[in-house]
Amino acid sequence: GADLLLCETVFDTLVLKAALFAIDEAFAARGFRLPLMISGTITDASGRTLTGQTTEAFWNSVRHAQPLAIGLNCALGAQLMRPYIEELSTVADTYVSAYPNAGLPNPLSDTGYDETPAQTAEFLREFAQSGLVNMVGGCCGTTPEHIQAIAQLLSTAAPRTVPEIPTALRLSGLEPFTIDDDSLFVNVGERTNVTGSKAFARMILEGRFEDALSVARQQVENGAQVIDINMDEAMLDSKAAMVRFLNLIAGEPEIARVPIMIDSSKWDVIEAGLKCVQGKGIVNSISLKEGVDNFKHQATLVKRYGAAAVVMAFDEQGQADTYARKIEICERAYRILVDEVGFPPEDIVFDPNIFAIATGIEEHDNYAVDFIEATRWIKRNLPGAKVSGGVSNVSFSFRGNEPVREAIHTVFLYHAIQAGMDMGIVNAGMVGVYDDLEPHLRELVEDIVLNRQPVFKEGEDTSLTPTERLLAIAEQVKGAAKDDSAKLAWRGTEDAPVSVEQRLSHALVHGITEFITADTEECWQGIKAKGGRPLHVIEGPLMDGMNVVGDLFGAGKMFLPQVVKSARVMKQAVAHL
Ligand code: THG
Repeated sequence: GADLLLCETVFDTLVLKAALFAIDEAFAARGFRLPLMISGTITDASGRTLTGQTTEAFWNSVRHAQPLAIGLNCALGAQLMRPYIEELSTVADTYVSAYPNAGLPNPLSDTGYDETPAQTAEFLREFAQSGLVNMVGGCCGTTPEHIQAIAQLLSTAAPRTVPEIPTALRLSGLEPFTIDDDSLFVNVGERTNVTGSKAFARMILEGRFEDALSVARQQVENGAQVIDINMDEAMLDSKAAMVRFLNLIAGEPEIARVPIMIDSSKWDVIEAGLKCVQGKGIVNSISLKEGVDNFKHQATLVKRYGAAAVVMAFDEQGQADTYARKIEICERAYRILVDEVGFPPEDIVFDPNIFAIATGIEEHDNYAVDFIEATRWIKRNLPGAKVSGGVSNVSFSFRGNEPVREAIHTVFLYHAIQAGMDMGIVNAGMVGVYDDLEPHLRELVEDIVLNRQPVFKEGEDTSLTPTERLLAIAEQVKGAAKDDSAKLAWRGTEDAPVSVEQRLSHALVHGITEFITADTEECWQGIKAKGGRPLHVIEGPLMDGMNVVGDLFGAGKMFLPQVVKSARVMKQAVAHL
């Protein structure tokens, strides 16, 4: 006989998500829905729930339940609660409620709280006047007199207007993470994957979970905006390992800050993982591989758990390896998800399959182009959907030759991002700066990535395929990367000096801290001799270098992990000054 369900005083979003799951299941079983209200609790002036989420991250975690109202109650009085109600009121495209305590607890007062009915009512009237709330009330320490005063004072107050919030992929860890049309490329850390990293696999197999956590931490510190976690290894109880690792991450704020991508080819591992993340994460992956019914079932559950989903271009016939198959499967999956499951289009992340190129097998030559063109098609034709892929796959044929792999990733990403690729699972340490690739290497890599007819120079062996031409220089590229004198060419020589401004710029763009203190000092001495001040080093040469970084970043020629390194170089230079 209830008219409405209220989940209130929520300080642990994971517990709330379990309740929301149960509620959705119960509604689905009965064939009707009741309005739902959610009221979270920001426990102290940190502005976070007890389990560490900010208000917006909390909202992103529960929005899938489409509540009639979202609000806050308990723990704080109206004054301290105000900034978080204001934040909710800005981000939530549904009604907002607030029922604070009568101030902070005071064990010496009769009611245990200090605020009088008139005071609480006055604070809440200001909430209403500022357009922050649709519904108000009182929690701990408020009395019937408080409620009466609130009702009287707010009887003529206008309710908040529910704002239009632009649709976007709104994820969260402890903090919100939004991906929309204005977002730059999002990198998903690939290193926490037992099949993708021998070192990580060893840690997990040996039960060294603390070490494994440090891999995740490094990913985030180095600019991973989401972390992909994969425990699919034959020698492992994958489900148990996934659960243990995710629960450990939940206790590490520097890691749990970012959304989680739960990567497994086994549905039960994914589902076990979904039960461990309080934020809004991404399931990696679901597909039509085992038929429509299975796909719809899994998509329904992903939605009920409140996650986004990577949808692979994979159907009953197998993995899509041509442009035509990729777009055919993605379109079919999109229609099923949006029209039949009611899956939000903005929560769909297509992966049109990145396969290895330059394998020597002709059928593989167009794989990168097929991915890039499928990406372009998806972004134009399937509104709201995002595109992702496993970037390191593309260079598998050059395993062991990191510099060539890095060049392939850099060129591949440069073109895929232009075609609309939103995010990718990457090894942040293995992406370079497009403009910096040695021109000949870049041309050869571009030939294989774009499957182009090579332009031969005089005297070159024109019978070579693009792959063979790249192979021919691969060892040399690897050698050059190891060669210290070549690596230090940017410092110049006595005969061909490089100005200190150029060196500073190079160090910033490449994230090299080794010489930054000495170069900053040298630059400062020059400026000092002309009567300048340390600030002029920052405003001049250092900012010039950071502007180069900014331009390359904006143009998709540099990625966040590299910018993070640039920022560290800058910080060190500034600290020296
Ligand atoms: N799509 C989706 N998910 C995916 C992939 C994809 N998840 C897994 C994978 N592909 C992406 N992740 C990786 C991780 C590592 C590597 C490749 C892809 C890799 N690892 C080195 C190697 O095998 O040479 C390992 C080196 C080491 O041991 O450190 O290349 O496509 N949705």
